[in-house]
Amino acid sequence: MTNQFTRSDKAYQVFEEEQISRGIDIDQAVEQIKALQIETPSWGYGDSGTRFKVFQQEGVPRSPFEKIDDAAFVHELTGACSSVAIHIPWDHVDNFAELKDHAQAKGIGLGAVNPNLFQEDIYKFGSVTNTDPDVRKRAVDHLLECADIAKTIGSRDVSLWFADGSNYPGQVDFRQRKHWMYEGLKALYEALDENQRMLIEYKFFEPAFYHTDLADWGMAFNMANKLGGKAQVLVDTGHHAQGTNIEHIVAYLIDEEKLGGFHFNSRKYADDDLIAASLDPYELFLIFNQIQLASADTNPDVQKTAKDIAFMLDQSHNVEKKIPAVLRSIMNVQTQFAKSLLVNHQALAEKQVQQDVLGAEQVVREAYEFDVRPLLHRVREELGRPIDPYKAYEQSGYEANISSRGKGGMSW
Ligand code: LRH
Ligand code: MN
Ligand code: MN
Repeated sequence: MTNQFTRSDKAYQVFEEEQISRGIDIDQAVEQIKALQIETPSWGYGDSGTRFKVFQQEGVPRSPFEKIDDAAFVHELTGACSSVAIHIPWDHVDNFAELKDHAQAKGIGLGAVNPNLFQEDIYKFGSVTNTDPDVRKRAVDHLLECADIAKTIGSRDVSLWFADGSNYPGQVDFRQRKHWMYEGLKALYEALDENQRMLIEYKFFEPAFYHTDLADWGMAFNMANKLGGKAQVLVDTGHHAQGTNIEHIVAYLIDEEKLGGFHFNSRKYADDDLIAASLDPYELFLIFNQIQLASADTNPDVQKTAKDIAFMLDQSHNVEKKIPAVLRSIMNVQTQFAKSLLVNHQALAEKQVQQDVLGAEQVVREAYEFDVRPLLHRVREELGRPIDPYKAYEQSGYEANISSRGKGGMSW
């Protein structure tokens, strides 16, 4: 008999006892894991590739509706993915209310609306920062169209990433473009309802190789700050230079009440968009650790910010199967989140005051070293979901079902 670590199992009981003896409120941890929702990206279900090749897989969705079907099945198996982000025009449909109804009927919602300002020829030299006023207007109109779509589908977040940048010194006027960027963002800001948000994402390079208009968190933060409360920064874990201390950025932005969301993925070299925590699990754990610490801050506004972050995957699965890749990502994120709940905050604060360098590091690392499968299995069991969603998918027959879609589905 295999040990499934369900609540009645010995492994779970040993785990629970040890955590209680460490001062961890295990029932609270269970509730927090149950509440963790990670939005999946519609484009993670479609065909994707590199500039060298897009391999077509069998069973890939042929329409935004089918992408939603796949996302809904991921939610059915995990209970942790109640919404799916859409990218416009990749997910353009004539009637967005119909798409919303379709999602609802399948048991999920539509999440962040991502404008796409990088795939049309007119954007070759930039979108909102293009020297051509007609192109800038087209770009802003698209942002406003996405704000309208977000209103139609009842989505809170418009999630922004700009490919705008340049390849050679002298090619563009940095400061002029900074002003145009602000103007474009402001037009969107003003169109948003009070309960809506715009999330400003940054990335240091690609597709532009010399400069990018929103290259780092400081630039995104500055824009968000100048715009006001509806504008927040989005951290995509793959968008930093090697060695960047992302958890520090996270702590800083939460403390400024300016962290609105995440795009989770892993990378080895650049923006590789691999399965979250497949290469860098400790980094994701340390990010969640900062979020947990801020969630317990004495300042209620900081606490509120930390508890109101949109967690999203942003990945493309080039050679691996799409739905299993999403499931593995979600399970990886849950694992690191669960571990971050095992850090004893009081012990950490004491070690910091004592200037006990290794003692403090030990408090953090110790939590990471626990095997949290018993905890996750208990959560999934209580949610009435399979304790191993990945395995459940393999056994579900879903893959055989979607194979009738054939090859040549939607890409990105
Ligand atoms: C850019 C990015 C951004 C896009 C997505 C497809 O690299 O991270 O979030 O919208 O990829
Ligand atoms: Mn992203
Ligand atoms: Mn990216």
